[in-house]
Amino acid sequence: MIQSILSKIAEGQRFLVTSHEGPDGDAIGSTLAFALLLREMGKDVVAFNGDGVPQDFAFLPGAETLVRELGDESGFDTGFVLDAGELKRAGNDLGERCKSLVNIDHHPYSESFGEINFVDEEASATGVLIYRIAKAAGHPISEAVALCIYTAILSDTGSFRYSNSNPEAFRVAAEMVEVGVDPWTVASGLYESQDEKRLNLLARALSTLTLSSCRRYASVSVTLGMMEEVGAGAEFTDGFVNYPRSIRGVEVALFFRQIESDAYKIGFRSKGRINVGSLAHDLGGGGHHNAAGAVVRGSLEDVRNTVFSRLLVLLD
Ligand SMILES: [Mn+2]
Repeated sequence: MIQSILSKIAEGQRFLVTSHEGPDGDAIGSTLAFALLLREMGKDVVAFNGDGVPQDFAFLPGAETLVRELGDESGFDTGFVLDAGELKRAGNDLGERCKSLVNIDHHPYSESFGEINFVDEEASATGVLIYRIAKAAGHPISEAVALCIYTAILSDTGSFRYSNSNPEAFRVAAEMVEVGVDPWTVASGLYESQDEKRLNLLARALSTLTLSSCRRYASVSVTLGMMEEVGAGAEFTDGFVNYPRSIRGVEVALFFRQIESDAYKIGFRSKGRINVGSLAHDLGGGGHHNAAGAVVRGSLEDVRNTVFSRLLVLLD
């Protein structure tokens, strides 16, 4: 698998590297790591994400090179689509812009949209897969690439707290620190550089906190009105779902975010055996055992009732 990716790299010169919309630390970290790696190999690379680099990750090397628009750019030898789960989350038109697509991912339901599909559910982050490719290529990992890979792993493992924090995650992270990554630089960039708007929005979200009567699931929600009140967009809501999850005894946390007058994006987090990936999948979304998402149409009350009734079946 990796050998066929190395052949694609060797045969091509001009590459597109991209990830899913609304990128998280793994999406941005792996995109920038791979783009930097390919450039170090002498390739021409366009790093693309329609939503750009979230403020939390603006400190990453190469962040300034990521473009938000592809315009009429096409004819890429290969488009590498990272951490996307499905092609539509990265862009349905990528196939027309690239002579071939390669899917590099760790999502369990990752679509086989690539000519090559390098998918490993056991990998803690897509950043780990980029590490494996760099190693297989025999390419020394630069400090810039290491910083991006470390950030990808730190982000997708919840700072090594989630159950995907496997030995490989620690091993690769340790190697990145040996290469020169300063953990505090990353931690302060991710967790100690918040915009006060985020806390204003969080205060409103926490005021909606509800805990089920069985005390096994809890939720918070954010409406378009709240975002307007504090002048903050959806990019400020990352991590809100962690607050209901942090309640003792809660197994599943939900975050309802209004995206249209009658549509809500739901983020699911599971602390244990409940597979929220399958729940989200049933609702038309996707994700992992412990973290998933879906969009459900209706009023907030209807959406909550729909989701909670399905969740109760799972909890039984
Ligand atoms: Mn990921």
